Amino acid sequence: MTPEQDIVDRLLKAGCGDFVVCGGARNAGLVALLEAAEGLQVWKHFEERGAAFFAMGRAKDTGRPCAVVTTSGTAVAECLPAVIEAHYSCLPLVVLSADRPETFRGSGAPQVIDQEGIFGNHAVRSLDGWNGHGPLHLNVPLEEEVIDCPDWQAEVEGFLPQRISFEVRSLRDFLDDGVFKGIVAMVGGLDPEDREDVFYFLKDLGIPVVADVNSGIRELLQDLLVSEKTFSGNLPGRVLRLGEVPVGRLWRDLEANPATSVLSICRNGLPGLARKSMVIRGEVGRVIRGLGEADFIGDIRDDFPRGRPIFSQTDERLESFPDSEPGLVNLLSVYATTGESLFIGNSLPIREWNEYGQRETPYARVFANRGANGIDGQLSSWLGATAETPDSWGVFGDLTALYDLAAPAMFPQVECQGRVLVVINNGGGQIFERLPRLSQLAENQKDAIVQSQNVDLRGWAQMWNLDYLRIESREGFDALEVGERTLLVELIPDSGETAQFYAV
Ligand SMILES: Cc1ncc(C[n+]2csc(CCOP(=O)(O)OP(=O)(O)O)c2C)c(N)n1
Repeated sequence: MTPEQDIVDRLLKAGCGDFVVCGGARNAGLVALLEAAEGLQVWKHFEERGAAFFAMGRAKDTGRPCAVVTTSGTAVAECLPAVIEAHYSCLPLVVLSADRPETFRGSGAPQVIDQEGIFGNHAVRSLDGWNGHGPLHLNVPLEEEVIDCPDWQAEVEGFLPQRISFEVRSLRDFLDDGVFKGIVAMVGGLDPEDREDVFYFLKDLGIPVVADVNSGIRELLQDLLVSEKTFSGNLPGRVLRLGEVPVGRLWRDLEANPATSVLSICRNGLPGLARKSMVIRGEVGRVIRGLGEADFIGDIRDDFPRGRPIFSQTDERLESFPDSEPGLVNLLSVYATTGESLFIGNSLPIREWNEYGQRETPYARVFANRGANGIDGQLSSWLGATAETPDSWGVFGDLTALYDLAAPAMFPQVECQGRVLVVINNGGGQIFERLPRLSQLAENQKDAIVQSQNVDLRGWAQMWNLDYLRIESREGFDALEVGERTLLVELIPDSGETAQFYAV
């Protein structure tokens, strides 16, 4: 067995059955090997950055490792953003990079860079030390000659990541510390297998909940759901965070307010706050189940006003400014319930969905990339995560979409039946528009931050042969018809109404 065969064989044994291969002569041997094997799913992409995000999306979807296969040189470096995202999201993304033989290192020969350890602490460098809870980088020095690929029946074996241990006592103590002060749960993105446990746990506790849409349980918790605005200037005494770092403003406010004690339960074990707080690292559902029959449930009292008044104020504003960005996101959130899955691309749409999205109907499957909050690779990640899912909806900001213009190259390889790609084209990074600091800047300084643009995405749709619909008002949704091919919806909010909506 050649060294490259051995490495692929060991990857299959580790449960990796999906490979996204990128072009290049150096990795030809690996590519030939994968193409010759049966029983593997092989995807192709010419752009390594998107390919790595697509591979990460596959890992998100299947729960098993997925490898991106690259040639040598900067092709490997292009995988860094996805490796970082996978590191913070604890996803088993594998980078299988071809390298020139060791004798070339430091030679300055074409396409020779220092690839060993290029991802630093973001990836493990050996299959032996890998627990499957984050990226793995395997760098394979290859000789030039063509590899002989005998027929090979690939056998992908089971993938069992090692469990993360946790300490349940600190959760019990946190909930039961005897000090009366309001406690609020903040739920960020949750893994699908944690959702049921978190839902019943919160139902039992009965405390107010601020839930992100990508928790997947926001609409199910509607009786407990409060608007995060309930707490502006009135921070709770304790916050129990479950899952990924919440996207909204409230979490950011906690940074500067150490008087609120915070306990996080999350897979990556990172507090998500630079100030003092507590954290339990583990699978959220499992940590909660470890609590067992909680005798303190029922003793917890809270004195916070429920969110209804605030939600009803925003509901009124949605009616007054129907074509504002929140107004259109609200209606979009209703249409998106018809999909099989919903991926929300970047921070502002998530915040808007949390506060202004419909609160009655849960989504079949909802998710986002929240490991490192990058706007890069979002479309590719979505396509990877829904490659086999019909009726998949993805919602992205305009700069986020422009960042990943090559992503549609994957459309011919993924399920496109009922696929809807929504780009909220508000002319730049509008998340920055309401930053208090922005008002102190000169116009051109502001623009360097917001990066205004006025592209029309119709040409992009045409280039990739997508159906196209431009929606500029609530009535525009009447023409929304999902068909066989991917539909690109360019949603253009009325900037005047958006400003009025937020001015009230
Ligand atoms: C790779 C990367 N570069 C820059 C940023 C900083 N950033 C965060 S949000 C954002 C603007 C996003 O704009 P857009 O996609 O148009 O969405 P909007 O805020 O208008 O909803 C930027 C540049 C980032 N998160 N990731």
